[in-house]
Amino acid sequence: WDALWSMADFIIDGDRFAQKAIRLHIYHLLVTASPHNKDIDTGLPARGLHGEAYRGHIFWDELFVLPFYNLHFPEIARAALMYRYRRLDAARDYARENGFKGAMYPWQTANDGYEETQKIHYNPVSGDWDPDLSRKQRHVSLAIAYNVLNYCRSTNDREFMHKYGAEMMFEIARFWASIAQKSDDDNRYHIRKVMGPDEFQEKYPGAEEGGIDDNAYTNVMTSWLLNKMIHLYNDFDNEKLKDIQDKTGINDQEVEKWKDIRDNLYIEFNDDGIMAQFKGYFDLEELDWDKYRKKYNNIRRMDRILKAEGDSPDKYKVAKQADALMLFYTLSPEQVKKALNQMGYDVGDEIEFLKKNYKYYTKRTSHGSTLSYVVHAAIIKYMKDGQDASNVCFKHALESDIYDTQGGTTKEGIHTGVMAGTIDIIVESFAGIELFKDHFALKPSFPDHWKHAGFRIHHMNRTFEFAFFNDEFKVVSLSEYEEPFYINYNGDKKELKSHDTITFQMKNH
Ligand code: IFM
Repeated sequence: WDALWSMADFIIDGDRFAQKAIRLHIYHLLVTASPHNKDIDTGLPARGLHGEAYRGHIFWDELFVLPFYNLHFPEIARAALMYRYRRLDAARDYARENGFKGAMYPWQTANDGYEETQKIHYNPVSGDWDPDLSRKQRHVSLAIAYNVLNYCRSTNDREFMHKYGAEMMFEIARFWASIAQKSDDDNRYHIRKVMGPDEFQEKYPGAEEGGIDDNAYTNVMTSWLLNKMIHLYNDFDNEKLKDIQDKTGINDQEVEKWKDIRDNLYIEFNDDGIMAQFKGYFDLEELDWDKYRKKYNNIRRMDRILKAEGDSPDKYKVAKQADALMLFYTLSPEQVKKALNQMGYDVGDEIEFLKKNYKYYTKRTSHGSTLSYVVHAAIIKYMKDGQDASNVCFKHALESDIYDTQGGTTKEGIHTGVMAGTIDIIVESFAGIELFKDHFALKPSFPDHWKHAGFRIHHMNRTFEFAFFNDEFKVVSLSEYEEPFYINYNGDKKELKSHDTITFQMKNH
């Protein structure tokens, strides 16, 4: 435990609750997966190993969990990705069974890599078993490709990329290229009958079949992924190119076709420039939020309330969790704008674009998933004067399991996504650390009442220690290395030599 804590601990002075909750989160993450299980064929279960919720299944929550492991125990992140690699053939089968090419990972998976998602779901408000269409969340495959790229960016593990990662990503890209269909009506590609991260919107109102069309998160991430894969393919040296062609049968013509899809995926916008969560979203009815707030104590699970009243969440602009806004969690506002430009949409200033989408969707979100506050807390960092709102969302996220804010779910199992997500907010949003191959860029902005924050991270096989105070921060290098490494604070770039310390004075913490 000493060895684990020395790498994983976060010290927070000035916020006793945050200190306690973050340590609780680290503890549960390490019980779920630590260097002791790096050789065991297991994924990262959404509910840890503390109860039987979701039957131990693995979902897309790895997207929220793996950053903790990338930065503290990269061998665990690798092991979780290897769990996915060993199930690549099952994902290929799943794609084929559904009429697609490439690899389509199941929404929920366990031992053999096949779909485990339940078909009915218990509603404790009504006592009924309702149909559950959540397996339509195909975006889990995007999360896996995204996780591979992030792991490799943080560790420079070229062996993993070469032997396993590239094959998974090319097969996933191929799946998206096959599900995207070009329409003669608008000459654009459409991804139909899927669900986005918002699990309330399972289908169009009154529809028999599950899924909605052109989920903005899915379409933008698909265009982003295809772009990455086109570049990766073109940058491969001959040996790697041959290897990936032998493994997947991919060729120049197929990758050329991906360019057309990347550039022409469809997104619906309204007149105010808000991205539609999916095609037709703006036709849905507005929910009378006040009515439900008055009537029910807790409206986070609006889906269950509406269904119990004989109504349906499909009819309303009501989201369980960040959906269109998820884009700003996985990508920076600049990357979102760039991806949309590539698809032929000009969204103007990226921060204004984020702000108006944030304002629009946050009002229509009930935060029925603990992941929702993580996303909201993390993305507010991009908005000037957003710190207070971010602190509120961060606090809600911290409270999720320690206070069991969903009213009974924690005893069935903790939520690894929110646990790791809150830790990541400290690193990426509060400390504002951006990782590059040869440097860190920092934009620290901690809650005012925090007097000190300290933690360690691994990056590119090196270990660094950070200590933030109100008016200065220090970075200590704890590893032996020769290639120069820099710390960039507000354009002031200093070299951090092996086993050395640099201190920066901060203007506003
Ligand atoms: O993956 C999540 C989903 O986003 C929200 N419902 C619970 C799932 C498992 O944690």
